[in-house]
Amino acid sequence: MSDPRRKATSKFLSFVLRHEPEAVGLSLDAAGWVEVDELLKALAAHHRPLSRAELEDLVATNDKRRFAFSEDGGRIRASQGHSTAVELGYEPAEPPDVLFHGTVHRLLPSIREAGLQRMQRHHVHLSADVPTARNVGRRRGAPVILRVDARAMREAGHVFFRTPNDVWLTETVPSTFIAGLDDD
Ligand code: HQG
Repeated sequence: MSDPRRKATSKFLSFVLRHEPEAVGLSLDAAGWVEVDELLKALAAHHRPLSRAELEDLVATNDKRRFAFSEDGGRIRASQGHSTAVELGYEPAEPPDVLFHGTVHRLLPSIREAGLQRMQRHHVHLSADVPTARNVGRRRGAPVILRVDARAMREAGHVFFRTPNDVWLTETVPSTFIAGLDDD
């Protein structure tokens, strides 16, 4: 598959598996899974034909490992990032003491006030390393890296989940646990 096609297909799969499965006539089960056969049929019916081998290749090579097959390979889902109602069923996990969030300067006043909110997603997304957070922030402009005191959050009873692609999820991060919010 060519790189542009790979990228476009990955974007479309994210759209279908995270946000609007009904756009291709699919519905996800409660945990976000869809039958691979049904997905391939739906894609073909909507002028986006993809073979099973191409899908497998795309899942295996996706830069952020956004998609995962079920153990038997019969179903597929997005590993995180949904705006549809799904319960992914990740077990709470113990985060490293510090996690990072990449954002941009213009959002800091609001984050200072409300903390990190999940916005359109189901959780706030955090990374265990600075380079990943920087790449996330860069999507919106010059990245600003916030340091989250995950250890103190855990001690205060906040729950964290880790996705198979190493994204750390939590409901909200109150600003008291965030360093790097000062303007200068
Ligand atoms: C900001 C991509 C104002 C937050 C990435 C972010 C990541 C606030 C934006 C994954 C706020 C939400 C997640 C507040 C948070 N006031 N702004 N109180 N609280 N924000 O995209 O973390 O390609 O929903 O800083 O690479 O940027 O989808 O979250 O700028 O891994 O696989 O509101 O999405 O991965 O933006 O990115 P997003 P995110 P995928």
